[in-house]
Amino acid sequence: AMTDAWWKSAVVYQIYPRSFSDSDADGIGDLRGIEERLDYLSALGVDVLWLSPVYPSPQDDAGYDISDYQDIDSTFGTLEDFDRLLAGVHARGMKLIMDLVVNHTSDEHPWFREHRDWYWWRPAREGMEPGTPGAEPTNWRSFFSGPTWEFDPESGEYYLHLFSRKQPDLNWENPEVRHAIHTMMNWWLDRGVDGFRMDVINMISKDTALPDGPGGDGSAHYLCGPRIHEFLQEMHREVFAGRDRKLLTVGEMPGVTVEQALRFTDPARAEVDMVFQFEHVGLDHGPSKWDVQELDLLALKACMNRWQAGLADVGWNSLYWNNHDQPRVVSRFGDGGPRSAKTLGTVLHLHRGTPYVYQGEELGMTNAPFASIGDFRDIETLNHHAEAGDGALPALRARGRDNARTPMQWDASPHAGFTTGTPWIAVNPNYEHINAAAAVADPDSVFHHYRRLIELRHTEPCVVHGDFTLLMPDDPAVYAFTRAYEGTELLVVANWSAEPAALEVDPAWLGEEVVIETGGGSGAATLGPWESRVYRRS
Ligand code: ISL
Repeated sequence: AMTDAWWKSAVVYQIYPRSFSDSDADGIGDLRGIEERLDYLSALGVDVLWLSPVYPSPQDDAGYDISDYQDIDSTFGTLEDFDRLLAGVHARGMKLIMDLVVNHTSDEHPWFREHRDWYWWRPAREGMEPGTPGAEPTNWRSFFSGPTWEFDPESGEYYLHLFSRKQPDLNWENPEVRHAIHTMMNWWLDRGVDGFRMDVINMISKDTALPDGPGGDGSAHYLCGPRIHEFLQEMHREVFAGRDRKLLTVGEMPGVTVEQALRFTDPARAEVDMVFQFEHVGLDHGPSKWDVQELDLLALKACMNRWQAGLADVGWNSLYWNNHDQPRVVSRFGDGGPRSAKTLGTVLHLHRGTPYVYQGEELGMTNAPFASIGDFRDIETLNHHAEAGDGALPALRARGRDNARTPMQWDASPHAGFTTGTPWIAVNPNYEHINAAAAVADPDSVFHHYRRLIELRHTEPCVVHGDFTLLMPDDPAVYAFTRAYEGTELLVVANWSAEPAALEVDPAWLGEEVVIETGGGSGAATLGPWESRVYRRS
């Protein structure tokens, strides 16, 4: 399995096609737009592109509600455009993975009409009038507010939807469902794609009794359910085994624990190469994601350290601060400025695991100044606002998924060069100074810092393979650790604060080579605000 593990030295770049680059002036990004930007991505040095969904979709959840798995939504282009994009990616030595959304389909997928028993249908609760409040089969609450059950007056029954009512959950207990999905996956791999990021893949096996959950939280009955490992092993056999190309499988798994992740990513078990977990991005809120709290750096260090230690010998971590569901890290954990953007990048990329860069992160793109609810587009945000009202606006601004979805800032021209039409969501006004053209021209930019971090992973085996040791776990400002591999040692020191911080490390380190830094004095025993350095000795 070691020889298959090419992805250990890889960096993945996530593209959110709707917001990346618009080639036809309809205000929505598309495949040709991506193709026009491949040289930029190649200059950044990333190895793998992950495309958020581009399949035909009613776009109720921005494409995570798929109505045809084997085509491209006309908003994004055609299958021909896709093939050309894929060829362009491969010509530049990069790979491309697709978003696989198979916990649910759109309610407009033909499967939903044609195969009732491919979904979860249940009668109303015993003794209750179907379709009346509280008569839902279970008390589960959906990720996007409201119950997880939609009443169908025609049949008098309800169908399950963990996400929006337009995203009915597929019933993986039915072998026909699994077979149809495997066939579809094989079709994409035969077309040349290099793997999949698997959306909420740890939700596909449910406790078939579908019991109520405490306070409406049904997660114990659908997260890592009874047959999850069996389903993933079967998928591996039916789809991936025996293909001799370099492929990548990433399981997106909300609520997964270190112990579970170890099982999912143990190569001997042949399930997935790595999981995308959420513990570290859940530290700065209460029970609800809208219950905003300040990040406790010590908790973050402890969390990252547990994942590093837990998957040190067997299994593998994905590393990320951002994706299309998360607010921008520079606004969330940093101070909004380029120095903190670089330092956050350094800390992430120097951990052991495969780093993910979300579009615009490499520019230090920030959260957006959404004024009123009319500025938001995301279903999760709009549904929560419908329940909670304008009082929720501060939380929506801080944590809303649209922060990640404003258009990519390419240059200082109108709409940041994203489109010549009217963008589907407003461009962040800071594009005039935060944009790719300016960043590429400035050797000191966040972009070039990310480029150097990626290059360091490609050239320094210690970044890929080195053991991880957290230093100063109780220091409230400094995030520090070492990596060690075959006689080479790296020391990472980062000031996670706006105040100068004393550097309490072995002073001998301060004379060693600095392989990457944010600027400042490399020999100084203090770190300036948000300053970071990586020392190397061998
Ligand atoms: O977005 C979240 C928190 O704000 C998560 O709860 C998110 O819904 C969860 O991580 C699953 O996300 C994935 O599946 C969803 C889709 O809306 C997300 O965009 C996708 O990343 C349903 O397909």
